[in-house]
Order: sequence, then C-alpha cells, then structure tokens
Amino acid sequence: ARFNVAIVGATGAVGETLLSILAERDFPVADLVLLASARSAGEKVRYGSRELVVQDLETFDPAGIDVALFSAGGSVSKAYAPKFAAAGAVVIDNSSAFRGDADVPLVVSEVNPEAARVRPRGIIANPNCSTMQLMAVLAPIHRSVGIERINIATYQSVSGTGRRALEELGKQTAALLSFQEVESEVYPVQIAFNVIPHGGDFTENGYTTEEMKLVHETRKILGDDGIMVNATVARVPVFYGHSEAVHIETRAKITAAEARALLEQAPGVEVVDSRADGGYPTAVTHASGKDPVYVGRIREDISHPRGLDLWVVADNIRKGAALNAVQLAELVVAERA
Ligand code: A2P
Ligand code: 11C
Repeated sequence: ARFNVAIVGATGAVGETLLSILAERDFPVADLVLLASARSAGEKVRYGSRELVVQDLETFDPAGIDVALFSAGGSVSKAYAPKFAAAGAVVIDNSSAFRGDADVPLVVSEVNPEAARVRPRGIIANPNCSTMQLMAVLAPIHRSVGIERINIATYQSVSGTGRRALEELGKQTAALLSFQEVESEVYPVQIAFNVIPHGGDFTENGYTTEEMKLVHETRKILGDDGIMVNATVARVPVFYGHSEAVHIETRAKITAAEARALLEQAPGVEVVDSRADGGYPTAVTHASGKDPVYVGRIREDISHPRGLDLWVVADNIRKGAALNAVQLAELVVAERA
C-alpha cells in the first residue's frame, strides 16, 4: 500500500529534511503535498524525479491525506492539526503544542513505540530534539538500574531555532571576519563566536521553556514522574547537532563498563568512547547529517557513589526532529500493512 503524505512547514529547516528522509528511507508515498504559508506558496521543490509546488496551508483541503507531518511551529499545529486529524489523517506533530496532553502520545521510536498506537485525537507528538537524543541513551539505563536524577547542560546548534537562525550565524560570522558590525535579529545577543545561556522563553521559576521541556518530556516518555531533572540550555555557534553534558544519579550502581555494554546494544545509539584524543563524538565530526545518537565520555562520577557522566550528541534536525517523525510515520503505516 502507498499513502498520501502532507508536510506542513515544508520550506523550513525541518521540513526540507523530512522530504529528504522520506526519499532516503523509501517511504511508501502515493501523493506528497507540500504546505507552507502564503509567503512561499508557488515555490517549486524537487522530490526524486517529481517537481512539487508548495501550497498554501490556509486554503488546503486535508481530505484524503493519510499522514500529516507538521513542523511549522506550535500555533500552526494548534490551529490546523485537529482539522487534519478530523479529516482522517494521522498527525505527527513536531511542535510543542500537544506534547503535554494526556491523550496525545509522546514517542521516541526506539524507546516507547508501543505508545504510538494509542492516539485518541489522531495526533502523535514528536519530542523536542534535546529530549529525543537524551532518551535514546537514558532509557536503557533507566530500565536496567533506574534513574533518580538527571543534571544536564546542553550545547544546542542554531538549526534548532530554524532557517533564519542558520542565516544569522552565517552572516554574523562573515561580518566579524571582515571586521564589520554585527546585527542580531533572531537571538537577543550575538551568536557568532559566543555562547548564549538561553533557549526558548523565560518562565516564572527562572528556567526557560527549552529547559522545562527536558523535565516534562523525559517524565512522560519514560513513564516515571519521579525522575528529577535539572537542565541548563545554551545556544552555541554550531550549525547542526546538539551536544549534551549529562550527569545521572541511578537507583542502583552501574559501572561505566556496564553502561557502555548496555549502550552498545541500544537501538539507534552508537558508542564512541576510546578515552583518547578525538575518541569522542562531536556535532561536526560525527552527528551532523547522520542518523544515530552518539555517546561518549562515559565515566563514573567521582563525586557521587551512584553517579555516571555521559556526553551525548545527535543531529537535532534528523534524529531530533525529521528522522524520528518519519520513523513514527513508519510505525503508523506498518499498522495498516
Ligand atoms: P514559510 O516558508 O511560508 O514561512 P523554520 O522553522 O525553518 O523557520 O520553518 C518554519 C516553517 O513553517 C516554514 O516552512 C514556514 O513556511 C512554515 N510556516 C510558518 N508559519 C506558517 C503559517 N502560518 N502557515 C503555514 N506554514 C507556516
Ligand atoms: C531548539 N529544541 O533547539 C529547540 C527547537 O519544542 O520542538 C524545537 C522546539 C520544539 O531551540
């Protein structure tokens, strides 16, 4: 069987990767509809041998769509995802609009695929990129010895903010290298050659929305509201690939060797951990443009009897967004095979 697929936000940083991953994985596409705002309606995009024309979401009739991949931001999802679901599509939503809703499953394909089957509203939520890569690595450890607390600092690339942020980093870098003034429009301060301790919006407790997503999404995906999570999100001048310094405290002791053995078996995870110069994954050398979640620097915390440290890196646009969304679509169509 083949399926009619719509991509909402097709012209964005995630949207264009959705398109290439559908092609790479030979997803059984019948019709493919590309949707964006009126601004880019009429643009032409190649998909294999086909040339597709971007259509205006506002005037599009969703009847006949089997799977809709949404990545145009939370407000677009809130307004349009229920309409697509009502027309019979399964919506896979990459925004944060529905992730916290009890009747919307939040699914990492390797971690809790069974949850995707129960979707009373016809919507499956795709986790935030920083949570996604963290879960691929921590779920096997949690199942083995239990995790009590996660302390994490992220180093997030600008592609997580979208296409305009990629351009801002490029422009600022070029300007600075030719001794010109820089302008910041997307980020509140200069991102080129800098590190900004801020992702998303500030909330009442002093954390940002990007930080609180790590708290709420982790608990939902692992099905354990007792897990404590403390997060600091930083934006770094990297184009693709989020990095994370992760410290966990487990219920039972796990040695570094045991954790490494567990992670070597974990689906979607690659261990790069030779404890030598360059023997660890980085955004540029490993993750960018690749599918796996990479983990290295696995070591026992010298300051805590049940502490473990890890360094986790993945392409935020691929596993962190588009790849997992397509993997969820594969789970959905497998139900109908
Ligand atoms: P458009 O190109 O027409 O603005 P990114 O996250 O890289 O900034 O991309 C956001 C994506 O969401 C783009 O494809 C953008 O389309 C789309 N988008 C933003 N606002 C809307 C809207 N109101 N209706 C439909 N698509 C939208
Ligand atoms: C970032 N994680 O890197 C974000 C972008 O909740 O899906 C994606 C926001 C989201 O800024």
